[in-house]
Amino acid sequence: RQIQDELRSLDPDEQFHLVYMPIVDTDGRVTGCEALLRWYSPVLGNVTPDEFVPIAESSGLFTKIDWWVINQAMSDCRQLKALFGPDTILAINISSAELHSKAIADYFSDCINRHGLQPQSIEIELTETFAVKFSDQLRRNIDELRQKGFRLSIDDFGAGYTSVQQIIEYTADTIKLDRALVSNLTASQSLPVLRALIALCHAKDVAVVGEGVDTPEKLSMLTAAGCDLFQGYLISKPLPLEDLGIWALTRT
Ligand code: G
Ligand code: G
Ligand code: MN
Ligand code: NA
Repeated sequence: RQIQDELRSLDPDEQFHLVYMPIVDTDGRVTGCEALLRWYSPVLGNVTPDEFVPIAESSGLFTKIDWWVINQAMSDCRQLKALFGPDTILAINISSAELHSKAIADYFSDCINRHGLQPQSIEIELTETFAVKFSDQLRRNIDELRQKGFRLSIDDFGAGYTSVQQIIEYTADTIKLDRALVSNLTASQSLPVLRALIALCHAKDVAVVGEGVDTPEKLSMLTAAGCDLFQGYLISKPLPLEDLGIWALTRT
């Protein structure tokens, strides 16, 4: 209730900010960054996205949040490219609810034009639960965004609902293996299963990102399974743009 009231009345420029998490390839080269939203409320203190995103979705406030994130992340994209090169990909999380809204594809186009970006630089991360509430509008939005050249990523893969079928159906560019799945990997004997899954993704030209890479063991397991890209605390925690520059300069 209180979260909902605060979300409704806040000025996003005052209370929201973005942090960025680098994504690296097998050589440790940064290929992209994921934008993650942080909210500091003078009334509630820090509120995590896990707390407020579901509330925003159930109260119709997700558009206010997503639109601010999309515009702000794109306005930061030039600096990300200056740090990591012109091919750096900016990954943006989108509420599954947002993908049902009619205006979203045009909004993405407006924002890249405003900030002088190419759609190929932008990867839209959809959490896997998105297809649970399937609609024609959602299908049209995904098709339209892909036709425009935006990249598509299926986030939190393995956490619940996603099936291999969805990778094929949505012709995603990327899937992101859920953090919990990556954690289980080191504890179980599931490496052959993961290797087969990754091989299937590669056959479909889908790149695989391992999330939650916070130990060297996880990195080597994922590498052994054929994973293409890596994200996690071992590489870097999510950082404000200013700190990302320092990280880029000081990493060994
Ligand atoms: O960054 P953190 O681990 O607190 O994120 C928790 C969850 O909130 C993640 O699943 C992530 O996808 C989601 N999230 C983080 N930032 C954003 C955002 O900018 N927009 C949306 N819609 N979800 C976000
Ligand atoms: O669901 P999504 O992938 O969007 O969530 C990203 C969130 O996961 C970020 O908020 C980030 O803080 C968290 N995260 C990413 N990597 C790690 C990690 O290595 N360890 C832990 N504990 N959390 C991580
Ligand atoms: Mn994500
Ligand atoms: Na997510």
